[in-house]
Amino acid sequence: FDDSNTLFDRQTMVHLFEWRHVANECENFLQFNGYGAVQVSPPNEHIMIYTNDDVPWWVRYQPVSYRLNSRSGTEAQFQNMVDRCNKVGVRIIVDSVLNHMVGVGQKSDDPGHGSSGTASYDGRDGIESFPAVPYSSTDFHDPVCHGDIQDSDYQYNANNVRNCRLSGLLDLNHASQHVRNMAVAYLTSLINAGVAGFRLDASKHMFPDDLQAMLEKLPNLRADIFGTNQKPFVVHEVIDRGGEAIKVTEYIAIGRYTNFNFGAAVASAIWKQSDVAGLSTLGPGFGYGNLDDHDVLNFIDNHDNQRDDQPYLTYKNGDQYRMGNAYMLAWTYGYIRVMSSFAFDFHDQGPPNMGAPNYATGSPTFNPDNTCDARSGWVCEHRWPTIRQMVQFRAACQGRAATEIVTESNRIAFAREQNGFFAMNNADSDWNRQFDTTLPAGSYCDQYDGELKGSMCTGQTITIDNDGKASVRIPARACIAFSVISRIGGR
Ligand code: LM2
Ligand code: CA
Repeated sequence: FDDSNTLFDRQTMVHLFEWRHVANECENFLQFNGYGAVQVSPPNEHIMIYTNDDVPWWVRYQPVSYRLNSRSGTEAQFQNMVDRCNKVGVRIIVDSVLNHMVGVGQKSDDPGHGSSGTASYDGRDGIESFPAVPYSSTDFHDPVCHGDIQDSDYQYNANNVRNCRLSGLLDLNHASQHVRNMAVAYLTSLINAGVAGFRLDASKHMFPDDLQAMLEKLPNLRADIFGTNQKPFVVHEVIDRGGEAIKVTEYIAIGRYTNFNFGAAVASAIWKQSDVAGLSTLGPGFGYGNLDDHDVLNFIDNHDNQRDDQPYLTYKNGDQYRMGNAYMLAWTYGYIRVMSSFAFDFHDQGPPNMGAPNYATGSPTFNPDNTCDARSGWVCEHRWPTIRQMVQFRAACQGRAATEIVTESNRIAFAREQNGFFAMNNADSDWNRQFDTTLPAGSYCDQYDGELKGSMCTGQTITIDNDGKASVRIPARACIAFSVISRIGGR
């Protein structure tokens, strides 16, 4: 389950967190900017909770049924998105919540509750009834563990982490054949709709054996879209920064894992807790938890840790965030996921809904320069000029090794073997140096702070001589990037 199923030169996905089911983004933007896939928020029915004239984003992580009907849209809208995105070579990866249903005690059997609820349910302790799946109380882990995972379990008790409730969420027992069948039926319906794969939520909280048994039951992807004998892309949400009872190595036989060690290393370097020169070895064997290329999904931040207080990088950091993403996209390690957020001031804040009925999620509006209009509430990091240029840079350099690596204190530079060149200067003064770029002679436009539009470069121009050498100035706390696609006058 480790094939990316994306086109060769589009090995980057974007998490359009909480977006509606929109094909427009695939058609109008993603296909032209090197993006190969979209991770969509859980498309199935979920609870609705109303607080202070808002519905928190995390209702999506409390399923009430597997009907494709959510705050992001209806089943018909989901299908329309999958069809139209596939048509322009952009794949859909579904965030799939299998570990649990709703939080215990949140009783509601009011079917008219909000736009996403057609299914009745009762999540009270011991009742645990979800007739639209169907699940009943015997499908949950209560006989094995009737309570929450404790903090100490993460270090000492792997069974509890998998059998007990994750912050009160009713925990499904995947040893049960019936529960497996329901999960397999759900994922199969998504495959039949034409999706390319899954981000499995809370995989740490499910036994790898159970997951394997379910994944092996899945059909191949649709041959009319993906060709014959293609397996779904599977990435397991497993947070393993070391020192825990459950390790990412338990999951690599059944897919990739979300490599939280990657973004942490990049953030630490950008914040100068370590040296960006050290990023020259960020890959298999770098510190704890960085396994092989085909094992990892790498990212700078995700929808959870962008809300934490840790010194991560998020859109709120502006330039540092651009640097972190630029390095990730220029570097060779792993399959990449770019985060795309809505702006938030507090942890639970729901997505912009522009006054739509039933708190249905709204959509961004766009500026003439193709970024999102901040007034619509969406950040759209994936459309930031630097990030969209660097995704194209990555696409242009796909399959090319990092060579000619140069490091100085707080500085790193490397070529992508005849296709591209990247340098990051995290020091406080300009970096002036001659580099071997490996690129053909010519004038190139900087893709980090500029953009080549026709034959006009909106940023710094770099001249490469016949030996592939160039004298480059990288401003303090900035990067520079150029590639065969930013050669002025064509490649
Ligand atoms: C994940 N990955 O493994 C998701 O990335 C993460 O966003 C989910 O938590 C988590 N696992 C469960 O799917 C989020 C959010 C929590 C929220 C849950 C469930 O971070 O805050 O918990 O979704 O919606 C909420 C309340 C919490 C309450 C719980 C159950 O915040 O206080 O616990 O519901 O009622 C009593
Ligand atoms: Ca579990």
